[in-house]
Amino acid sequence: MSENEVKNSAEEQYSASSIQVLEGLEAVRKRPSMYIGDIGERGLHHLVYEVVDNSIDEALAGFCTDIEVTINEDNSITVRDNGRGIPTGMHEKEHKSALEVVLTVLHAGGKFSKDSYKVSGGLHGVGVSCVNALSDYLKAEIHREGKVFVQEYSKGKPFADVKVVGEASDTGTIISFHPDPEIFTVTTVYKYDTLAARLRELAYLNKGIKLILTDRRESLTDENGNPTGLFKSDVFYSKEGLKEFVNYLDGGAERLTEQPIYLETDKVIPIEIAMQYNTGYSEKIYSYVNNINTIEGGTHLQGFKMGLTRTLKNYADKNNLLAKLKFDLAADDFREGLTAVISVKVAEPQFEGQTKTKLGNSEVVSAVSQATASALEAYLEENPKDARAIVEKVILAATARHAARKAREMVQRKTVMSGAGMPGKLADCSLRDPEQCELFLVEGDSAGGTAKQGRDRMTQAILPLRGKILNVEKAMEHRVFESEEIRNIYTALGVTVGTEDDHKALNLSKLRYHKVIIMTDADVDGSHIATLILTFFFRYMQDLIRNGYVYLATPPLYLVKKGKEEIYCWTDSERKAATEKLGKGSDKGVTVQRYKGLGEMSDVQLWETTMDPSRRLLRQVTIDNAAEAERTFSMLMGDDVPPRREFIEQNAHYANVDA
Ligand code: 0RA
Repeated sequence: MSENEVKNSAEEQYSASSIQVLEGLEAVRKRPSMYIGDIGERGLHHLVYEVVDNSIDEALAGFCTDIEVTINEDNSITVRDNGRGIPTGMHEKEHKSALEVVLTVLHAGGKFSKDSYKVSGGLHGVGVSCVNALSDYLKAEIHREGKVFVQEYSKGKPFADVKVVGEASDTGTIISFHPDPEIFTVTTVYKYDTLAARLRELAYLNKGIKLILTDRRESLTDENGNPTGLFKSDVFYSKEGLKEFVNYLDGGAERLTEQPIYLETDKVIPIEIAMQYNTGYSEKIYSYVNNINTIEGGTHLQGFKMGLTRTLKNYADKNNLLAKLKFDLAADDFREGLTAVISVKVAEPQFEGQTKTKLGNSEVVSAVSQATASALEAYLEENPKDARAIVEKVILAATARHAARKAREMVQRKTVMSGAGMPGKLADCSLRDPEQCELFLVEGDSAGGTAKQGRDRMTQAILPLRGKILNVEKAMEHRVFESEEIRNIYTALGVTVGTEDDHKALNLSKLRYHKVIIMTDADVDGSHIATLILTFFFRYMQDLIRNGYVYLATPPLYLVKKGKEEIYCWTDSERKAATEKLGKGSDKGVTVQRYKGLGEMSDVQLWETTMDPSRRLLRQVTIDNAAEAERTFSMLMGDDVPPRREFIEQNAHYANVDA
């Protein structure tokens, strides 16, 4: 039944709407994934974004400047803003307070304010009532009209009506909630870095709003180890918005222009764009609709690309800069080394695509393309030196693309002839069903040999990689496709690259393995190699990661032994516990072997600890926040000595995929 259906009597209306309310939130608890995506770590964090989005809307409406997110000791969350406060008066239609309507009716978030449409919004835009339904405790505290109002809930049901509990000299909304462990069965523990990445992104996307994150689980101590009464905390605030965002994304990359090219329009469709060329070779364009990262792009991205290509081409033609070019320019030549962020606000966004992150509204194409063209045109006219540098970069890209085509076609030809064309080093598995098959990418021939001995030949294939594969972050594309190790990965996986209009597009339809497992030594070198492989996947096979096909193996660090008893350990605390257990108080006769590399293990040991699906622990590689991952890869693979180990720890999630 739709919410807007007209009823005859007030009584009928009341009963009908209250039934609907109950059904609504019950439905959320029955099928939470339909509303928040999943009930894993992602969904858990999504609850916070959902609440924060309401405060962002209040800020975008011009009534709120500060939003504070606190992770409390018990992993509950408090979101506080200094907006007008959610109205607490009686809602005529629903016969309950407006606050209760917001907290119990699906999609009720912005329905009081007709003139300011809800622009922000979580991926699913379901509102705070979903958060309420999925929390075993939720408290709303409203400061408004000089009073403090409070209402508490459990699993979406109020304990009582809204009560006045005191006086207030300020205004604002404070929502605290604890995720229901009956729903979030995987984890109810919040990750500071995950929330920080999203709040940082929101600060860049909404300049002028101050977002503060505090972790009350982490007390700060002074140099003597004494508590300071302070907690781990960060403030995210951006004065210049997207201009600062592109600089952040580009990390230490060398810029081609001094300042990002920037535009902001305040027409029917508000558009904000910042772009900057660097001397690198990757295209990094991030697009957002109503603060949602549109991973699959859509009409706003299409409009941007059109405006960019048209304007640069016109400029180059007009100034006769293409004279030395012997072949045609392709659209993506204009985007090599480009970092850009496009943010649009659309009143009624149509989201399409596999993950519903592709904007479909056709009117957005021309709006963005025109805005891009006129801002870029003006910039090129005013900055002829920059304009020349950009055009030269485009010409270089076109030249390199010609060189790359041959190399890429080599990959293609080999891949198409599956079977016969497989790399000589690949020890393939005998089964052919991709769902059941795994490919281990193993560091070095010697470990590769052990893995070949230890594996399950039916389902596990081994591809040894020689030493350090190419750092694709710093290499031009044709060098990537010329690299033998990388060609072997393409061929073994059975994926192809390139279509008519997107020469980097990846075709996964012939993917031969649904688990691609990176298996390297548990040391600094091993982490480096894993990062190089991940960088390649991130830049050239991002869909492989997004589809959840990429994993990291976790070989043990220690073997603790006494007589015939052996315990493998992955952490120092496990090692201590094992030593105590086997030694029964003394460490006599207990030996601890530290594995420095995979090669130190026998084939049986490698199987038992790292490869056997029933005993191993795989970490699935995911991309929670594309912009943050982007920046991390640029930084890691740039010139600074990188904290790679930490990076991998933070970006790979333990996934009990085999259990
Ligand atoms: C509708 C109307 C008004 C405020 C809000 C919504 C509001 C919602 C949230 C959610 C989190 N923080 C919020 N702050 C405000 C106010 C209408 C008025 O005062 O006239």
